[in-house]
Amino acid sequence: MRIVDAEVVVTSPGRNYVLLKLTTSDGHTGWGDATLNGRELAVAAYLSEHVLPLLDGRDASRITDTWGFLYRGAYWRRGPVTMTAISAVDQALWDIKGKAAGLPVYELLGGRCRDGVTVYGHASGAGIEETVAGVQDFLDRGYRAVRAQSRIPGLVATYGIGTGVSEVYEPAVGAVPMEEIWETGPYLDFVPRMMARIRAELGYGFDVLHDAHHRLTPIQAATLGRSLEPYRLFWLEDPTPAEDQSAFRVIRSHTITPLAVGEVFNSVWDCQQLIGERLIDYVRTSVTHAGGITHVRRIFDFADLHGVQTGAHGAGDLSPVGIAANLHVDMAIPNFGIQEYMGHVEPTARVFDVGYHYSEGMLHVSDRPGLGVDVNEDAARAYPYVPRQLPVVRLRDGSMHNW
Ligand code: KDG
Ligand code: MG
Repeated sequence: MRIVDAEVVVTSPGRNYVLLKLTTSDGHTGWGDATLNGRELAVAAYLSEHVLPLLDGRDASRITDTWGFLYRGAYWRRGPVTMTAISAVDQALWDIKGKAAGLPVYELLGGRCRDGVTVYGHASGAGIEETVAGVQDFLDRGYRAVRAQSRIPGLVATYGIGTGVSEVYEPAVGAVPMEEIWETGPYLDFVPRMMARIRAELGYGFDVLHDAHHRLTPIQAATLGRSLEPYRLFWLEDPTPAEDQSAFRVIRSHTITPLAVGEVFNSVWDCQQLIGERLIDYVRTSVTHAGGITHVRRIFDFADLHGVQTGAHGAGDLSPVGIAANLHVDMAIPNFGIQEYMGHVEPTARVFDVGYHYSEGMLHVSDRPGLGVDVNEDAARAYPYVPRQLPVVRLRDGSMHNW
């Protein structure tokens, strides 16, 4: 089973996705997600210029060997562009292996550990009342875990806010990044009040999550975590910039609010200290950005050895192929915690034939062989790439901060 064709497909049905299609000598095709939000074309070029010429004629069944060939062979290791490109090849090869075996990928990973994948949805609002209504809306639709974000009074823009109750939050904007102003004081005052209202009005019979999106210092994060303890969050996500791993010693020593980190990580080395020292409760690496199924499985195994559970990134900037790849891993690992699920904007369904489905707070993978997502290439061509940038953030005095 040799690789005889490899193609990069860039499509923008509402937002940009980069996909890799591999074809084998015996007629199997495999799809991989190579989408890196805001830097899509860098991965497309890395694949086209540096990876695809190496794949011609390779044995498609040798997934781990191909992973090592691309990782070690580049000499320049890690980094989001490299690891997203390797991931796309890895996903496509797992898709092919499943199709060749006539089995869904989770069967090849050891089989089901659970009936379905528990997901959390994204509720947001223009203020506390609207956010409470948004959480209620998700509960009404069967979700048992909801992320709550709200606009902060006094700030023009706040991370994670959709345009209305239960609207999908889509942060990418135009060709030039939108600039937002951030103030930590009002945020630290507001979030505990929002969580107090959510628990007072909706009770404790579901899990609530919150994403601080890298905005705080370690001691501010510790303060927030402590002030949220009465509301028993499932997790507080990315309280500080995630690359400073020892910062989490400070946060951890002050609060028992569970911590989730890792959507921006692309290898196990990014979270070695966080996991090894048990400084976090959930690791958020995704198949798409952290080297594919082959590497994410190793991160999640390492996490399991240290009592850390998983909570893979699943924002709408991951294509349905990447979401499916995460779901197959989620199904097959012992230390699954939760899976993020934002869904996708409507035109996405015209390009992707998605095998998984949502029901009663869970996503269910299909039993189609492989990853279970097909791509309509004619439809993909009808949505050409649109330049989009994530916003950037400044403090009131004009200095740069973290978005
Ligand atoms: O591309 C960036 C988004 O995926 C990210 O901002 C979303 O933080 C995010 C989340 O938790 O989904
Ligand atoms: Mg996040």
